[in-house]
Amino acid sequence: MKVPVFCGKDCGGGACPLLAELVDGRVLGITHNPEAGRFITGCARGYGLARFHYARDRLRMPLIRTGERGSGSFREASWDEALSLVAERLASVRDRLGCESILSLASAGSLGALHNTASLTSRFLDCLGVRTSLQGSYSNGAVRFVLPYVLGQDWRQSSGFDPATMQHANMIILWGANILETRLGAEVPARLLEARRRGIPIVAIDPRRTETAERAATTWLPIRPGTDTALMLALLHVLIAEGLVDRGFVDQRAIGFGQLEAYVLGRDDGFARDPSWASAICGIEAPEIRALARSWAETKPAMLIPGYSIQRVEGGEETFRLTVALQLATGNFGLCGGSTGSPNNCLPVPRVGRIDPRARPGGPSVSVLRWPDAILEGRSGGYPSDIAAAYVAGSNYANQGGDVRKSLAAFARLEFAVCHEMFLTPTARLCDVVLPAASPLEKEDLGIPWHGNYLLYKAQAVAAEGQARSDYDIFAELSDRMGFGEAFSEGRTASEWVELFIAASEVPDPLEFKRSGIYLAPEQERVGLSEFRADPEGRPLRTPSGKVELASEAYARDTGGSPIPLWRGLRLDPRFPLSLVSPKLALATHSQGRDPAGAGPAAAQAISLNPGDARARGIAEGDLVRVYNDRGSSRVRALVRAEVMAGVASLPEGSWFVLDASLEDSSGSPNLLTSTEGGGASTSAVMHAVAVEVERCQGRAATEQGPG
Ligand SMILES: Nc1nc2c(c(=O)[nH]1)N[C@H]1C(S)=C(S)[C@@H](COP(=O)(O)OP(=O)(O)OC[C@H]3O[C@@H](n4cnc5c(=O)[nH]c(N)nc54)[C@H](O)[C@@H]3O)O[C@H]1N2
Ligand SMILES: Nc1nc2c(c(=O)[nH]1)N[C@H]1C(S)=C(S)[C@@H](COP(=O)(O)OP(=O)(O)OC[C@H]3O[C@@H](n4cnc5c(=O)[nH]c(N)nc54)[C@H](O)[C@@H]3O)O[C@H]1N2
Ligand SMILES: [Mo]
Repeated sequence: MKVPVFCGKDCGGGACPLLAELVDGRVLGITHNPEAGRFITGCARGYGLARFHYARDRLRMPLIRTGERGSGSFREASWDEALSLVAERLASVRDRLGCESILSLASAGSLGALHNTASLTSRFLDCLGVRTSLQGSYSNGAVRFVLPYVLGQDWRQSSGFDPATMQHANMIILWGANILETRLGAEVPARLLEARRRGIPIVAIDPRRTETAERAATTWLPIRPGTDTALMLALLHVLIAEGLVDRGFVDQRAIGFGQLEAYVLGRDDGFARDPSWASAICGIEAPEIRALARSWAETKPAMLIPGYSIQRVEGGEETFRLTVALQLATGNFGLCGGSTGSPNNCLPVPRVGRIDPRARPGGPSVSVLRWPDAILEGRSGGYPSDIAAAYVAGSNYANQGGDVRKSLAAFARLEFAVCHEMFLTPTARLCDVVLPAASPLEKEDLGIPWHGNYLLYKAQAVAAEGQARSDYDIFAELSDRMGFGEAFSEGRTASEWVELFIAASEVPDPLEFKRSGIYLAPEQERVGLSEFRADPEGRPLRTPSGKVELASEAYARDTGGSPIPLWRGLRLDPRFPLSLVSPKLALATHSQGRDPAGAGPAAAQAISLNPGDARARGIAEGDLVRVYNDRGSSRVRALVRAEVMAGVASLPEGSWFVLDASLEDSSGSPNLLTSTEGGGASTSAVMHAVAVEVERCQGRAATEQGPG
């Protein structure tokens, strides 16, 4: 028997059409769901879902901590005992210290209309009282902050493109977008490969020659991390200096191009941001910059697909102001087969019901990046609350946030922490109670894609392993015990909610939807802001001027920054001459399956260095090295790879940290080296272009040890 399923992870796909093959109540394998056609597909992670599901180290019983916090000593407990303890401790914290002393540390471990760990945790905590919440995002904090000023408040619903429009592109620029590995939509990789077969120019701008640069791109432009703003300004310089910009077109649709032009040409300070200036900063030769600008302006439509990587750097706000400027200046803004320069997944998905938080407006909130600081410093440090307890669900934030050592210190301050998890992650180990969460194959739900105009349905394929329960069921029972069961569940079971959400959706034939597992909305080639492009007066944007604000007085006023994007320079430190990037791995979703002692497909962690940089440090392939800066250090195996440009070190995110007594990590975790400071006005994560040094060392890496 085959049933439709999807993973529902924060993985770049969000909802990929899969089929689970079942024999005697066990999942034998996962394959593509042909009902979705040949473009909307899954990836190796989805096809390997069963391995995750049946993993030996999966949590199957509730756990209660017995040893020191973080020691990893737990005993198994019944649900009754574990939930009583959680209810009692949460109530105690709330009653003594106020509900705002409880912090939500939920993330997107599970995504879906119902089984959404972030929404369910918000809903539960909102029923409990006014707690402290997180705002912003590790993923895209800077772009979320800046694009409302540029494109208006509704940019996330208006400025994207449907993946099928990629077939009309005559050029594609992948700017820090490693599509074949990070996907950025379940349909985007196959559309990109199809564009490659059509033979159009595809340019990958990335410090690494990734799988995407290798297999999909026609040109790889290696760029020094964190310098995209300089390259973007130089491209504008060429476009302006060579008369390639249709000023009438731009000025009808944008304000501020003249200010940008004055800055780029150096009219005010006599200093041109031209290709030779940028070349010295970003490492791309001036003739290549000129050639890119010319072909971009001459080709219609040209589609710019930016990754989020370019804004997870210092000054990341500026990059996304300039992607929009470039698509306007080249005339590709709002064109079918072009794009607006905003992230690709910014159009509505089909109408469908979803579980809502029970919104309690006005509660204290902190920037997600700063959660450890908020715990450590509290009100006396300027944060809005004094935090005593944390509710963790669908996140591994002690591992995934900046500055692991600070995160550990923060957990040590908490009087209580509870976690829903499938695995005993570094964050779960820091909690007092760990509740075993159901896997994606154990839950019926509706899937909402990262990018695309479709919905998925999944059946509950198999019964829960051990005593695992869905997050919904856990919260529902806890709510009952705490006296607000009705407010949380409204008396509905999980499957009753799913029925309600289908009924509230635009899906015309629910039975057919459940059979096929997919609903494709009729319109598959939507082009964000095409109506504004065609009629800028009649269809104004929701910005103060009604136009694209390449110069924004509101931004300048709110941030104390410049109304136009500026190159602010790199913070260089001669002690740490290498620029670290910590990208996604094709075979892993963040930290999932990244236990260095486990057998996950992506467990082997390594840092990649350019041959010249390795040689200069006496490092050979396979050597154990120490990567460090003044925040921390981590030991890991080295790979010597020409695919990484000179001056750059690449250490994938996600590996579970393993600290020794001196708080040095031996698993190759990049987050010993990152911080919770944030890169600019948006206080958002800086995970790329982090200054480090690498040296050869003695000893063994955790990644070389066997299981256990
Ligand atoms: N396989 C996989 N895919 C995923 C995820 C996952 O966990 N695993 N997670 C998903 C999530 S939550 C998110 S937010 C997205 C994130 O998507 P991104 O942020 O776009 O992903 P990254 O892997 O960080 O970076 C993409 C590429 O940008 C390059 N890069 C790094 N720094 C720079 C820079 O300064 N300039 C330029 N031009 N390029 C740079 C990296 O080398 C990498 O190849 O990915 C999603 N996709
Ligand atoms: N150095 C560096 N750090 C980064 C990044 C980077 O580029 N570089 N990227 C950042 C980005 S873009 C992101 S989005 C964050 C992601 O950070 P997190 O959201 O913490 O990511 P995951 O490691 O995927 O953690 C999700 C957890 O949910 C668990 N889980 C899975 N399914 C379920 C379920 O149904 N219920 C429950 N309760 N739990 C479940 C998984 O086992 C896993 O431990 O990481 C950020 N950290
Ligand atoms: Mo993310």
